[in-house]
Amino acid sequence: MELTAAKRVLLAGNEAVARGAHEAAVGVATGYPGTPSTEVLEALAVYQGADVRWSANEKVALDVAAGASFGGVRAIATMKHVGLNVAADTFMTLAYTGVGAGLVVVSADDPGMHSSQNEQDNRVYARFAGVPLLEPGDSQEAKDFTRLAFDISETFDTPVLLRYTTRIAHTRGLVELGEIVEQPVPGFRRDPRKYVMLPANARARRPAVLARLDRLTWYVEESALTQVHERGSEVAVVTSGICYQYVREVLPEVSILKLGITHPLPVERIRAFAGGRRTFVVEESGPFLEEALLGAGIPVVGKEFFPRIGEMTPEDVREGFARAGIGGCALPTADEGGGQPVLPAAPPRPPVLCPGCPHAIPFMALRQARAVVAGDIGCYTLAALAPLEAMDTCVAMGCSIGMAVGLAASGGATGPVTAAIGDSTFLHSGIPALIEAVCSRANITVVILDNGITAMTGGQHHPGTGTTLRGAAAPAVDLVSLCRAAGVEHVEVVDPYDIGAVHTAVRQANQFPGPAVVITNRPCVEAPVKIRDRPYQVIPGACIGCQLCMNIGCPSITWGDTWYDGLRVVTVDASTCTGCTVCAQMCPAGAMTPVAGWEARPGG
Ligand SMILES: Cc1ncc(C[n+]2csc(CCOP(=O)(O)OP(=O)(O)O)c2C)c(N)n1
Repeated sequence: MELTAAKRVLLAGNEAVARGAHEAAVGVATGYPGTPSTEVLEALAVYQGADVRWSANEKVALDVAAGASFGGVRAIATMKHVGLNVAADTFMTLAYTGVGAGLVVVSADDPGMHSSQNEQDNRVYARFAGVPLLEPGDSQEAKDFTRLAFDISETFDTPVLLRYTTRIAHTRGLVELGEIVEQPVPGFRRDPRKYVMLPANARARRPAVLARLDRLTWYVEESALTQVHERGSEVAVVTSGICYQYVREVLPEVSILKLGITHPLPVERIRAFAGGRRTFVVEESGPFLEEALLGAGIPVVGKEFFPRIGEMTPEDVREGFARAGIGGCALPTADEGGGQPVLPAAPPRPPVLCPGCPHAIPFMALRQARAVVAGDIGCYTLAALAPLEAMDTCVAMGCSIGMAVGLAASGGATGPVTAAIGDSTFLHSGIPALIEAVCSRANITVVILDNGITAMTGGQHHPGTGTTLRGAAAPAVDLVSLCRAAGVEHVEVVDPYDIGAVHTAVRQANQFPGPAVVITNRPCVEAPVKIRDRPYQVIPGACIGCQLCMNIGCPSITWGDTWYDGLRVVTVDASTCTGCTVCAQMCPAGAMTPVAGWEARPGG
C-alpha cells in the first residue's frame, strides 16, 4: 500500500529511508540484497514512479545509480557494509566526478555480525573518499536525512554516504510523512572534464574534492543536523546514531552533542561544546569520531570505556560510564517501567538447511568424493556445519572459484578441488573467476547450486530468475550457455534430489581434465513459492535404526526417543516434510513412505 503524505506512521529505518527517497522524487533506485539493508529497495518498489531494481552486484548497482545521476535523475544505491567493498572502486572515483542529480549511497552496517562475514565500520569510507556522511539515529531521521542527502549531494556536487546500523535499519519508529518534492530532470549534460576520469582530468578534480570538503565543513558547522542538548552537566557526551538513544536512556541529565553529519565534523562546534569538560565519545564500532576529535586537539575519551566489538547496547553504555565513575544508574527494570519484561532466553538452536533444501545432496556427494571444497556465501554455507561438514573455506561473496583455482595451483589439496557457489553469488562475482579457471586450465570442479533465487536474504530475484523486483517477466541468464561461452567444455545439469545422478555428475566432473561445471537445478523450497509435495513418514517397524538418513541434516528427520519393538527408530515430521524423496532414496530398509491420502496444503 502506498503511503500518503501528512500522516504519522510506524516505519522501520529501512522503510523510512525508502520513504525519504520517494519524497525526494528519486528516479532510479538500485542495490544488491544483504542484511540489514535489503528492505530499502523492497519498500521503495511499493511506491510508483521510480525505476527500482536489484542489480547483479553492488558495483553494478552503484554504476547504474551513478549513470542515472549523470543523466539528471536522482538516484540511490543500497547495500550492506561489505557490499560497499564491492562497489568501492566506483565509489572512490565518484567523489572526483561528483554527480549530475543527487546521488545517495546507503550502507547498512552489521556490527555484531548478525548476518555477515565480518563487521566493518563503513564511516571510514566517507573519510577515505572525502564525501559527506549522514548517520540517522531513528526512523524519522532515516527519512529526513535521506531526503536531505539528495539536496546536499546536489548543492555540493558529491555522492553522499548514508550509513546506519542494524538497530536503526530494523527498529520501527513513528515517522511524519512529507510531500513529494518534484524534481526537474535536466538530462545529461556533456562534460568530459567532469565525467571522464583520464589522469589529466582526475588530477584537475582532486583539488575540487578538497575544496568541497572545506565548503562542507563550513556547512556542517552551521547544520541543524548537529543537535546540542546542553544540560549544564560536568561531563559532556558526543555521540551519533543509535548510541544517542542509549546515552539518553542511561544518563538523561547529561549534556549531549548529537551528530547527524559525521564527516566532515563540526569540529569547532564540538570544541566549544566540550569547553574543557571531561568529554566522552559514545560510538558503535571503531573509534571513528574519537580519533578525529583527538586529531583536532579536542581531548576526548571513548573506546577506553566502551566496546569496539559488536553491537553497542544500553548496558554497555551504562557499564562504560560506571567504569569511568559516572552515573552508576542501573537501567530501569521491567517492573520499574523499563519496557518489555525480560523473557527467558530461547534455547540455542544451531542453524540448519530447510527441510527439502536442494543444497544438501551435492555436499554429501562432495564429502564422499573427499573433495577439498572452497565454499561461498549463501544458505549453502551451512554445509560447513554438522552433519554435512563439507566446506573447507568461505571468505567473501564470489571467492569460491578463485580460491579453488589457487588451491589447485598450490598442489597442496588432499582431494579433488571443488568450488561450491550459489546462483546469485555466481552472477554477483563468480563469473570472472570462472574465466580465470578456463584460461589457466585449472583442474577444478565448480558446483553451481542453482535454486533460482537469492534465498539467504529472503528470496530476491537475480539475473537468472526471470523476473523484475516488481514481479514482471524479464529475460533470464542461462547458466549453461554462460559457462559454455566462458569456455568450460564439461557442463552438466543435474537434479539435486537424484542422489545417484549427483554422485555420478560430481565423479565425472572430478575426472575431467580442466575446469568442469555441475549445475544443480531444483528451486528453493521456500521462495518464491513454498514447495510442499507429498510428505513422507516412517513405516512402523521398518526402520532399522541405521541413521543413514540423519546424514542429510534434514530438520524434519529426528533421532529422538521413539522406539519400536525395543529398537530406537527415526521419525519424520510430516508437517514440515516437503516430500523431496531424498531420505527415501537413502534408506536401505525402504522404511520411508509417502503419507497416504495426502492433499496439497495451502501454499503447496
Ligand atoms: C558483498 C556482499 N553482498 C551481499 C551479501 C549478502 N548475501 C550473502 S549470501 C547472498 C546471496 C545468496 O544467494 P545464492 O548465492 O543464490 O545462494 P542461496 O542463499 O540462494 O542458496 C547475499 C546477497 C554479502 N554477504 N556480501
